[in-house]
Amino acid sequence: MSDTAEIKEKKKVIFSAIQPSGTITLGNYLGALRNWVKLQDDYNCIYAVADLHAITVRQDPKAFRQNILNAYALFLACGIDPEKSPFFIQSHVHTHAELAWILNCYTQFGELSRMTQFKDKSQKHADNINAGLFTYPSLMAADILLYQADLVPIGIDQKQHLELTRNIAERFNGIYGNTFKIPEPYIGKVGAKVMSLQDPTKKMSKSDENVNAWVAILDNPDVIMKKFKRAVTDSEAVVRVGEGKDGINNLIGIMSAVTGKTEDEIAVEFEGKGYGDFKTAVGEAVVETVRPIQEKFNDYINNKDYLTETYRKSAEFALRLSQRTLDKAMKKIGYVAR
Ligand code: ATP
Ligand code: LTN
Repeated sequence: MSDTAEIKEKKKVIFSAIQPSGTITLGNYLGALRNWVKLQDDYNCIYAVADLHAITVRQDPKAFRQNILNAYALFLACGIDPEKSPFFIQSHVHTHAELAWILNCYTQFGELSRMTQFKDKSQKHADNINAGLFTYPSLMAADILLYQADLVPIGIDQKQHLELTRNIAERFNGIYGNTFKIPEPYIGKVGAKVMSLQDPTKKMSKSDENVNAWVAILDNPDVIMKKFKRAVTDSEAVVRVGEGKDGINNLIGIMSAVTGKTEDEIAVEFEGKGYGDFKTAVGEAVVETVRPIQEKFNDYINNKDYLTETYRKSAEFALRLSQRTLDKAMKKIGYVAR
């Protein structure tokens, strides 16, 4: 893998990461992960489990360690191929924390105060509004800028953080000359926003306290079926996309994302059928989508040696690549070379 970057030099660079802050949901899969897998052949992709970001909210040590490994194994199971796309654990690559500190000094208090994720999370965790939660976006900027990424696949909710990353990079380049590539967001068309099954006006979120609001990729088939059967709909009882039909719109969106059928094809298929039948069909389609992933996950999570070897190799690669950018930035600031 050491020569990956050189061999594929002409392809654009993609970087993305996901927090191991709980169990990975269908929203994360359709909105983020599945796109990561698809992009691997056409781009130089680098991916990470953002475990440094995750401690901005309190984590139970034992569960946290397991969540990091589970996220890692699950991503491999979904089709991330570390031979093509280095895939590492963020805390294993020290350049991220170092550049984050530096970028903190080029990020304004006012900019960070405007981040909606900060506002949401500080409301949710009112007893722990720590400085890390506030400066979270500078660490995310470091993640991206270290690899000179051209594109960053994210869900719509992360767009504001990416805009801030661009502003930080432009500011730094403005002061010191060209140092960082200015990245663009890459937002997939299908599954960009999967909504909660219990309140379809809100996005499906793994930290939602109502477990029926989300479906985890690792939920067993019975649980998935139950959650879909309980999904909130409307009283019209017609399977088609429409205004005021947030629940059905969401289910049609999910059905379309997992089967590849269009919304119209789905409406025709379920014409004259009730919501009960439709919910069962969506549940079954989701179960079939996650079944092979779950099987592979079980293989990976039980193969600790392979996991360790893989994340170590990727971290070594990521360190070498990111060190170049960090050294360049530090030199420009005026630091004495090591
Ligand atoms: P949390 O509840 O802890 O905020 P989350 O489930 O919202 O977590 P993140 O870890 O913030 O997920 O996001 C991981 C990736 O998944 C991001 O790229 C995000 O845009 C995407 N994503 C998260 N939720 C959804 C969703 N409901 N639909 C589509 N994409 C999503
Ligand atoms: N903040 C993102 C996770 C994340 C990320 C990144 C995404 C951390 N670092 C770098 C893209 C690029 C989230 O909460 N989804």
